[in-house]
Amino acid sequence: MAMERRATAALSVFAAVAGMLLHAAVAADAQNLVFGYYNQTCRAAESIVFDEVQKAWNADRSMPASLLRLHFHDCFVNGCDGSVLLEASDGQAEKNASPNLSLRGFEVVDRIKARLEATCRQTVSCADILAYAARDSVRVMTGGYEYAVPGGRPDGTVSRASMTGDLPPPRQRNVDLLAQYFARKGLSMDDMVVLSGAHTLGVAKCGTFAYRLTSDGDKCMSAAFRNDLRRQCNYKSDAVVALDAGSPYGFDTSYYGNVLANCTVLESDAALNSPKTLQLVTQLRDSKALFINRFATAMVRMGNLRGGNPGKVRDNCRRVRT
Ligand code: HEM
Ligand SMILES: *[C@@H]1O[C@H](CO)[C@@H](O)[C@H](O)[C@H]1NC(C)=O
Ligand SMILES: *[C@@H]1O[C@H](CO)[C@@H](O)[C@H](O)[C@H]1NC(C)=O
Ligand SMILES: CC(=O)N[C@H]1CO[C@H](CO)[C@@H](O)[C@@H]1O
Repeated sequence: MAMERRATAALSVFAAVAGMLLHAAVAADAQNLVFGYYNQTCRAAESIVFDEVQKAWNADRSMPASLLRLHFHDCFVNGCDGSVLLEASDGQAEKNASPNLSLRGFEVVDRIKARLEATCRQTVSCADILAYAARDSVRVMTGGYEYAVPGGRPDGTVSRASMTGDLPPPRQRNVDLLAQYFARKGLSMDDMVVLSGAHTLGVAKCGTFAYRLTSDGDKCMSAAFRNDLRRQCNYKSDAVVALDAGSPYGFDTSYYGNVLANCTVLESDAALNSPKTLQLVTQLRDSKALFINRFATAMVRMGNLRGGNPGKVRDNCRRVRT
């Protein structure tokens, strides 16, 4: 017990120091984006994106979750620059790295891009498509809640698997260490709590969290919930379970109830059941309006992350245009 406490204390000192260094060295840069960026150059841009997201949702109720996650992975790795969509001839692009396991939605982006190219050639960046599509995913899932998303993100030219270390790891229960990944992007611990609410949608592969099912030592997972996950996974690492078991297709606040009840699939979600985040988690659980408003604000902030290698607007989101 005493040893455990010492270990924890040592860990948080490390976290604080590492955090200061990281923040000083690589705090991410925001960019000046503009609302209605395509008013003059591609009037239909945002409505085309919405139309395709709605079609994708009609065909597959799980697609909005995947589109939301694509924008997150795009922004956290070298800024929101569409780099998550690129392919590399050596098979070592961001999308090939292990944290992106199960990224989906690339075909939806291709369809959006094809329509935009037909309407206004080489004008709407793939990075902006991801930002609008994430917003529209919330819109379809909530039955109409919309927030304004500024545009003007350049498409990036670099996408390397080796850069995905900026993505927060799911096997982490220390909320301070997790928050460092957000701090490096200029985002706060509150932003992390709010954005993690995206896990009200979507699924995780059993292989991602199976280590939490093997022993009863994980006190942050309720026993009944663990048994349920064991049954669903049934030793298949490719099986998937809902991140928000109660309402996988509802963009609601039950994720935060899960956090408080120790019924989260990922250890990084369990981490939010900590004294530092408890107040906000409880407030968000208790108010859907608060959640949705804060989520929209935090998404816009995340969507402002500047890419490091701006290039030309692509005509195919999978390839740099030279
Ligand atoms: C502490 C931060 C986060 C961690 C550690 C994390 C980790 C993960 C992991 C491990 C999965 C499941 C992957 C798999 O097993 O297949 C997942 C799924 C997902 N994540 Fe996160 N995530 C974080 C934050 C976010 C944020 C900020 C967003 C968006 C705003 C987001 C959106 C999603 C969505 C929607 C899914 C489900 C995807 C689908 O069903 O296709 N996550 N996340
Ligand atoms: C585009 O139009 C909207 C609504 O008419 C307006 O709010 C926005 O400021 C305009 N943006 C630009 C860049 O023209
Ligand atoms: C959740 O887990 C924590 C330990 O991580 C424990 O202190 C708490 O009592 C648990 N809460 C519930 C509702 O089971
Ligand atoms: C969508 C995609 O390309 N996913 C890749 C993620 O990374 C693994 C390797 O770790 C690839 O096998 C997947 O194809």
